[in-house]
Amino acid sequence: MKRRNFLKSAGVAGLGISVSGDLLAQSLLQNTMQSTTYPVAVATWNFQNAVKKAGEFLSTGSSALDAVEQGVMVEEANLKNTTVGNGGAPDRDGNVTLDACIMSPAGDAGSVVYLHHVEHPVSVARKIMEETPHVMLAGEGALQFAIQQGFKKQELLTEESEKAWKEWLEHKNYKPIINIENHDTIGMLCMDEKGDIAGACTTSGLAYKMNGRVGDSPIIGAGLFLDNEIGGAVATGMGEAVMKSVGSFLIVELMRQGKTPQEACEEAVNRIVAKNSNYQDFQVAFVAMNKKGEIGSYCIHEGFSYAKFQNNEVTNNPSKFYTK
Ligand code: SD4
Repeated sequence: MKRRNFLKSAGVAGLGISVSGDLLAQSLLQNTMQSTTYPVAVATWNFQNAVKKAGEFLSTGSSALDAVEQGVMVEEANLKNTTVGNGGAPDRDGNVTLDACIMSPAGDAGSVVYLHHVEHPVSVARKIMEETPHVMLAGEGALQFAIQQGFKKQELLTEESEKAWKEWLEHKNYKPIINIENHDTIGMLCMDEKGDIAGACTTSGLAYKMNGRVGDSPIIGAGLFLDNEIGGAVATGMGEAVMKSVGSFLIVELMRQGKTPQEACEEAVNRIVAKNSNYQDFQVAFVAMNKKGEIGSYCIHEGFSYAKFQNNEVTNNPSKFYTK
């Protein structure tokens, strides 16, 4: 709650308590701080380092857009995360191809798909948003643009990822395992001190996908959507199911109609379950935030959690789920 609103709702003028002006101001400030729900950063999965980084930026007055980019970059650079950026698992032919997108409070968007050899696709997506008349660039053209913008071309297939891929080649069994192969994409929403919302989503996609496959994560409305008047949503899990439901857009529209972030996430998952008779075989999870900084989350199967920075605290929060 903003200080002015707090003063109004507390009806301070009518309290009639005799305290010195300074003391009163101090206690009001404390109360105001306790009841403030933003700045806030929230991300898919237990990415506490990423929301901590975003939180550090937000707490020192950075914009939601800068904070969200910096936050997800933590996972893009994390070699242990084999679903995002550098160290991401390759496709069936051994190519590491990255998808990412970003949205600003103004509703601008940038997206990059099937990008090779650049560690930070979210930053390429931001450059596309800010420096070109387009929303999305793909493949070779996206790489050329990134290099022109000064990004470094590098090998993203680590020894470990290459070893795991070669082991996979021995059986070539393609059936994503719930909470394993569709695990660890980072989608993040940040609300800054001014209450403005930005979001980003970045991934190497499903491990051992077909060459050329693009998932939901870089698709505005699917892996990420926000409207600064209402709130935002991000997705992780089986991208094909998220794309067919335009899940993040749906959640924002449901919040616009008055649903809480939790109710909106539940409805989006319920629709996916209703339309996919094979829902037992894949995971989908959503996280949403509204303009008050309230968070909701829902997924098909147990095992998903989201990380949050709020009230200067970083937490991991197990999500509610559909399957019993
Ligand atoms: C995709 N949604 O490419 C991504 C995968 C994912 O954690 O979320 N992995 O379909």
